[in-house]
Amino acid sequence: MTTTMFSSLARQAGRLWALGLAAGLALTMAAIGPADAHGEKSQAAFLRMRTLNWYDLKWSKTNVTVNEEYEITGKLYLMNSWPAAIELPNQCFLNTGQPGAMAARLGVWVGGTFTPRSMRLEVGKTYAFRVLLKARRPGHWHTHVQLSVKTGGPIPGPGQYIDIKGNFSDYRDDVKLLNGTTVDIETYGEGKIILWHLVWIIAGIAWILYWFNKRGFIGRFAWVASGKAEEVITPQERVVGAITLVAVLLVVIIFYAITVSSYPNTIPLQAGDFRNIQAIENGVNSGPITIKYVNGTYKVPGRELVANFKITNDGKEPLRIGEFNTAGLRFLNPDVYTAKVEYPDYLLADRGLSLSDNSPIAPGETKDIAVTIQDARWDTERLSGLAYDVDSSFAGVLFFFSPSGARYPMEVGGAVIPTFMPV
Ligand SMILES: [Cu+2]
Repeated sequence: MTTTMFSSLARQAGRLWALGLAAGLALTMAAIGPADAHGEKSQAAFLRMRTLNWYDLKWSKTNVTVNEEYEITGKLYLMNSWPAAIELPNQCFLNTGQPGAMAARLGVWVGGTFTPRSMRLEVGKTYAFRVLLKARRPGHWHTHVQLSVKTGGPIPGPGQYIDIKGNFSDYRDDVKLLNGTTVDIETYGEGKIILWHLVWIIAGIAWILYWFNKRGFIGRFAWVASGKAEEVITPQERVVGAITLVAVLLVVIIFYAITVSSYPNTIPLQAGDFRNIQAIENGVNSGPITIKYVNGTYKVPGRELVANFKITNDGKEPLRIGEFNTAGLRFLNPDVYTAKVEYPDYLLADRGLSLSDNSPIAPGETKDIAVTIQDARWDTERLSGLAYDVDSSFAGVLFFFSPSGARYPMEVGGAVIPTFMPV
């Protein structure tokens, strides 16, 4: 009596729980909105600051219509402060980071080489890149270039919103084949893809249902595992298994042969890494400047990094510090950047950099300069996380400017002492 009551109660509770689960799932699904960003801020501060430095980024257009081409160009510097936790970029891949296939990637070039596959890049070198895209799905999409590094994952560069107008149904992706014909790879072979998926889905369902009616997979597995295979497997089941095996093999072999004979000239998917990618000569650290990082502090409440440097100008022209760039964020010195800069607003602190001594460093002169980099974007872009790292270090690129218009990017970085109390 008590057992029946208990089991009926348990059944009721089980049903309620399942119903609640289903309702909860339905509610969360209904509440899902379109994804706005895609997690670039979630990567650790040290990873974004100390691996790659993206600069001179240009998005050729930010308003396009479906089928229109646009490109992202810029320079990519692989920093000397590359963290030990990430494997060296011996195998990496330049791609775009966007919320799905919103644009087709027509081509990507690094150091002037067409690099549709992985490549080896070297730490301490600067590479020019170009990514050619074609607008596909209408919408308002945050688009990044990103470098996927083996064991390090994708490391995104700065993002820009691209607005795509028009109709998705107008999208075409025509590709000229080696035999001279042109196909639209957006829809090419779609009918066959659907047909073959259906064939195998139906075969799979039939297979599962057949065994499900024969005590199911787990029950049978337990029998076989306990050495009772002969008792549980009937001769009829053996015949069904053998016929299925032969039928599946025959279907695969026959249709594979038909496909091969209808498309005699095919090449395999191309693999293999690119080597000897050309770096640029006048990249980061090529300036006539010696920089010694003395020490620094990071004020967590003030979102302020103060770094003390001893800087020697080994060149022939006076030099001024105009910018600090890290993790795609640009902190500008308003005394040097007097005109408006085109750059995504969330990454541009146009008054974010100030100096203890704003006068230029004369040729041959060595100066002690405190660089203050202060902006709320330290926090909104979650770089303040550096204060909680095992080696609280910052890194980035300082840009020096000469009166004749020369610009010298120089890598800087080092350990900082975080302060948590307002002072
Ligand atoms: Cu984004």
